[in-house]
Amino acid sequence: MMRGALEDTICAIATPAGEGGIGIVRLSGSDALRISDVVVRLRSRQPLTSVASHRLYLADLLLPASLTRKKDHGRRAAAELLDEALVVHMKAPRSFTGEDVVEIQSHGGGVILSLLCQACIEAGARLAEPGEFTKRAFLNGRLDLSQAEAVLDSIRAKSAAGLVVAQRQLRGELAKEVEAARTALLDLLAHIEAGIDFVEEDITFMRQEELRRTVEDAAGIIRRLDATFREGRLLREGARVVILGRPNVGKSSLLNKLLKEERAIVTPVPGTTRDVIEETIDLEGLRIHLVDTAGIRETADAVEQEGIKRSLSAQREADLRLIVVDGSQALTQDDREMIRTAAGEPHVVVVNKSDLPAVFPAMTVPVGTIVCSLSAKTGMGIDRLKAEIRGQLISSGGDAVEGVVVNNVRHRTALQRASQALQQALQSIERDVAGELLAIDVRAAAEALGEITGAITTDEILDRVFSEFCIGK
Ligand SMILES: Nc1nc2c(ncn2[C@@H]2O[C@H](COP(=O)(O)OP(=O)(O)OP(=O)(O)O)[C@@H](O)[C@H]2O)c(=O)[nH]1
Ligand SMILES: [Mg+2]
Repeated sequence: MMRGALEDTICAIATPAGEGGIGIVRLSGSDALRISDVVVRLRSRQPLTSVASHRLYLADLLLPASLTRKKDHGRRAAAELLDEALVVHMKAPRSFTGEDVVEIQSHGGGVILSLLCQACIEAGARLAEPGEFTKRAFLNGRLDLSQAEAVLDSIRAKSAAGLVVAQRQLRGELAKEVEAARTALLDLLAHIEAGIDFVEEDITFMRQEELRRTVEDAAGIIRRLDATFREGRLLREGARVVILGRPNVGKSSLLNKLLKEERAIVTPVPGTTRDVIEETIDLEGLRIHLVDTAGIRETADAVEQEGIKRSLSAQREADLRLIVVDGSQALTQDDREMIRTAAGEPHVVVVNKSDLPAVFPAMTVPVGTIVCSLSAKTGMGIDRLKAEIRGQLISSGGDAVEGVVVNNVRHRTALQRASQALQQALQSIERDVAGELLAIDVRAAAEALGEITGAITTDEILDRVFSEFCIGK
């Protein structure tokens, strides 16, 4: 966890492990320039401390002192140079962390970068802890806590849509909405407390109606944000789409078609798939975890039974179910049962094998059920299914995710706590209870909101947030 002193100047390799064209070591802290001057020799021979900020300079990097100490103390030969590099320093406060920052861009080799780090440490820096650069940016007021988390979300984004959400949050849009609600509650709190203090003078500081409206407005903002959570999580982590159906209806064929790859075994024998098969596809920027399952039926085969057990548990974890039926056969009791069970959860009924003559009369399904007719064999109708999958998962159809989206469990829990406190507050207003009690709930709601942006924070919250980061971020 984060225990290092904030006065320390920290350094870390900022680029991923492995070989790369360039690699970057970053330093931050009041000693960053002095330490860099020990490690870096500008080609212009000027000290780094004397050259303009926010510009790149060509430089030679020197080996760590401990590797050269035993040799003569004269000028270091070219052979003792570590590498060539471009160096930039960013004077406080105009840097990511708000402190003096130096970034040294050398060639991206593991040995180069670890020796460069070692040289910085020998010159007085300390190895940064996970997330410490971003934590400093937060503590120095460069980012609020939700923005700091968005840095990590941006780095980890698995799809274009997930990135859009992270970038909005990084630009402070979530913080803005949360702060608006929090400020309104703090104003209200001030009024309530003034009411408590001057109650003898019988001044009505805020009429009950106004009180209720302010609390309801804040509760409205919170509800709206909370409602975006499911979508936010889907955009961040991807959605689980589970393919279900009787044996032999073409579930594995559908998986293969969507993957554009013969991933699952397809045979005319019912009960071919025995295990849960999971693959990930990118559906126009939305990450989908596709799950093919064993066909569900009564069977005496122990292996198949186990497969069916897994199908049922995969179904429970699904964000969306594709119930596949065979359009060239009459619906069976099992088909109907599966369609009925899926009602109430997001699902699409897929009528497969549309290249074969269809069975009449047309099947009847509960109203509102989305039915896609397609052929997993020829590919006919697949595009429409893809559009329906997106439509079912993302309310906007996913073209542009409108507005702020909550995608973080920590934010979600805080929103829910705020929401509960405000419900209590509304009840108190209703029953006209004493201002002291009302103040407790309004304050609790404001504090929960404050945890999202970090306006109110504890070491525990900070540790939890930044321990998710890795070193160098
Ligand atoms: N004509 C036609 N045949 C199809 C279509 N989709 C699948 N089939 C055939 O149906 C049979 C079963 O296909 P699978 O994809 O293995 O079906 P499944 O639902 O995965 O079956 P299990 O794994 O046994 O539950 C195979 O012979 C496929 O070639 C289709 O759209 N049209
Ligand atoms: Mg199968």
